[in-house]
Amino acid sequence: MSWRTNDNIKILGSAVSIGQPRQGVEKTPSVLQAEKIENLIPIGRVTWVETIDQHAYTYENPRAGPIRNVQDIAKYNKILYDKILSHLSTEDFLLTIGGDHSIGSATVSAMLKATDGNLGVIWIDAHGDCNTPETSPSGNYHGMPVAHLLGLLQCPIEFQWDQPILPVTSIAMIGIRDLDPEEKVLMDKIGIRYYTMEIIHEMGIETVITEALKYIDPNGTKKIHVSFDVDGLDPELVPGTGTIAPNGLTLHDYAVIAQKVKLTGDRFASMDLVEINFDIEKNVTLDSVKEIIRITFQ
Ligand SMILES: [Mn+2]
Repeated sequence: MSWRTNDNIKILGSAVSIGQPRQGVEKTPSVLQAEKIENLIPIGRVTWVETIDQHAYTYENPRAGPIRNVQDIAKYNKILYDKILSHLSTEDFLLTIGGDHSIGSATVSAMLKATDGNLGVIWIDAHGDCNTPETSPSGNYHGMPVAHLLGLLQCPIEFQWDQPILPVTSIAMIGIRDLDPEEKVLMDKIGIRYYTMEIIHEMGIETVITEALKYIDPNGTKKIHVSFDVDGLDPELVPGTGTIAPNGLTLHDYAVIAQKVKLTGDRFASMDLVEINFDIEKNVTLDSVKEIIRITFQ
């Protein structure tokens, strides 16, 4: 029987641009809903459960504090976290469509809560998303969600909701090729597992994802969450994203990743698809996004 044939596939829109400077990324859930991407999913019972809009905000430039727009982000992520927990049942698969990657701290926290911490995370990204306010050159929170999940932020009071901490051994990052200097020092110091494009070319993607899954889930008992920042793919495939880094993953690389993750069966529980900005480029990017959906659910 194919993967999750009889389960609910729930799609949640997270219409957010607040974690980074470029407008447009918040429109992606409505574009993909109009494109009826649910028709690309041949399994399960697929429903768009809701799209959660951000409140009106003004991008803080220059930044008013160590994290730009921290109050608005904290408020939104708390709402998203609560909504995920209210929509999710054990047997469901949750696909959250962003929005920028600031939502990653809320989606992973909600999944940690829902699984009592029994969660492994595959983070596909060109970037480390491991900056703290001290290491971040920009102060944009979409570069910080992993640091936040690992408990590395001296958390501003705004974020103090019931947020579980992700053990550093429960996450592996794939596609990495653009780290800020101090961010890299921090990542190496805490020993977070990340696979650069260079390592991927050396080891081969199949070995990388096999090793990554074994690392985050040594006994094969955890639920698996994939947080997919489309800038992890090569910019020729996804020109419509805000922070471009050359020489990225191919769609075939992603197909190998997805195939291995799906071998975990219904333990593959949830996925984020973020940083898609059709205002920057639509045609090529939309084709690739549709292919990502097909690859994930076929
Ligand atoms: Mn990211």
